[in-house]
Amino acid sequence: MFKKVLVANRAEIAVRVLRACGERGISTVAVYSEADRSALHVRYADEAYLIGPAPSRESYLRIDKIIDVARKAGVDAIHPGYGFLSENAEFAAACADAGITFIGPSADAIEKMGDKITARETVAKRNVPLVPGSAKGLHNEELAAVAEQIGFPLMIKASAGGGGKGMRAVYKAEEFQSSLDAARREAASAFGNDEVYLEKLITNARHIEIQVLADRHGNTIHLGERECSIQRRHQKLIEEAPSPAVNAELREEMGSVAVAAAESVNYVNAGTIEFLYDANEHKYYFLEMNTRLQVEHPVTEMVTGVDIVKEQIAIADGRRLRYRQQDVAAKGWSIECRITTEDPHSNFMPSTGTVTYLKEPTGPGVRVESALYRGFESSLYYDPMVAKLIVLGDNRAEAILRMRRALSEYRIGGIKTSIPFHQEIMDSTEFIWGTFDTSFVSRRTVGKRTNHTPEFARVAAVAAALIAEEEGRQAVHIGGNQRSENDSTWKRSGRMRAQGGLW
Ligand code: MV4
Repeated sequence: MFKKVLVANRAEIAVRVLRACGERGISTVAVYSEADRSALHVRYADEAYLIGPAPSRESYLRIDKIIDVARKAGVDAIHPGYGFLSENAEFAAACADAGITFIGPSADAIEKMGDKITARETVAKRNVPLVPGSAKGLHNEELAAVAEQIGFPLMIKASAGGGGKGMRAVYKAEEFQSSLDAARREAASAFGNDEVYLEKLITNARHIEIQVLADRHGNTIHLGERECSIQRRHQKLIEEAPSPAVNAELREEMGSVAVAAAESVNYVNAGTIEFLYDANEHKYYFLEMNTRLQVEHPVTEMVTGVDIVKEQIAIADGRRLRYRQQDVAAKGWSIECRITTEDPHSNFMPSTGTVTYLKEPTGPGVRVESALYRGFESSLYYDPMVAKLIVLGDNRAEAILRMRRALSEYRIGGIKTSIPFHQEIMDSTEFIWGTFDTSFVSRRTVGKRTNHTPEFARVAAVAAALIAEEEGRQAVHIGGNQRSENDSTWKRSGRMRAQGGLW
């Protein structure tokens, strides 16, 4: 097993990975920027090295400096966390060249999945369903012809993009040419690559992703789905596992499709296959594969009991997966709220300042992954996500009530955070019903709800939990979740019962 691992990241994910190393008896090396001198990950590691000024380009993205530290400190492996260099094929290759194990997939798999058109064409060979779209290597006239075939509305996406970057919707044929030019220009300046592709626009769909694990011995398994539809401007805000829209049959189908997608690039390590799911048509479509550990991995860990980061380390060390597909079961329901230093009452404006008071929630079924401490300075150099609050309940209703409880215990003084937003969502009937899709956040204005009072939602949530308790927790799965307009909240709450159990 590795003796020493470098974590090429910062904040909560660096701490998460350092903890996994510690539990495996591996000594740890942190790297940090000038802005992170007193950061938690620096204090948590056995050794820490300054790698440059605050801007990521000059520190956390410097492959040369990080490899240099890794060599000097004599590490066996590097864990990249998420973001920064985690999906950088050049970095994975630089680790290999330096004789250091990259705790992640091969440079080849990163490259294939990083080019979204190549990813589509590669997974299609394994019969993974794609959104109807265009092939690789088409010029403008050919794309215009494909656009006519697909019809409008459609999406133009940057092949080097991902996660919503470099995407634009086109609603009318007349707008196609100018949108295509604009999309190419944007892609060229953002990614240094102006290649784009087309996809039919899928509306009112849910964003559902499947976690996979693959070892070097040809074993690939999935750990079920995460529901990620609660997003704002392509930043996820709340994730849960399982999804209220997925039943056992659909889970098994999407799971084996995800495994096939991973196998199509001989994937090794932890990865995630993103899908759009149209609940009305009962259809799902591959979007892209994320070749890294994801922010929301804890909700899967909570329901499956699999420590994904420890598995990543074991896989990178050449071990066999400790689980076969039939060994993986999920129990209960997990929800994650991303705590960001943004003010939800001012259109999520970034809030800078110093944390003057901090009390993080604890208690049954509560997990906090946090970079916060008293004295923490919120700066504009890095991502505003500073902590994640994760809960586990017996069923969805209990998870919601537990999240409400944990959010009410969370006290962060000195800066504004997204906590009030999360409290409103946990109070919203649409969230409690589980009927939302990716349009949910854009349809809401924080602090201006008119459809019901928080008290009403509180009572509805409590009623749902009581009904679930009374009627017992069978392995019931409610698929589809279509709601007729004249349904009352109360009937709906009653039907929410026992969305949980084993699968
Ligand atoms: C789409 C889509 C609809 N149709 N593609 C966003 C993240 C990236 N991985 C892909 N995304 C989407 N791709 C087609 N053909 C919808 C999304 C999408 C989305 C779009 C607008 C607003 C919120 C969204 C949330 C999740 C996914």
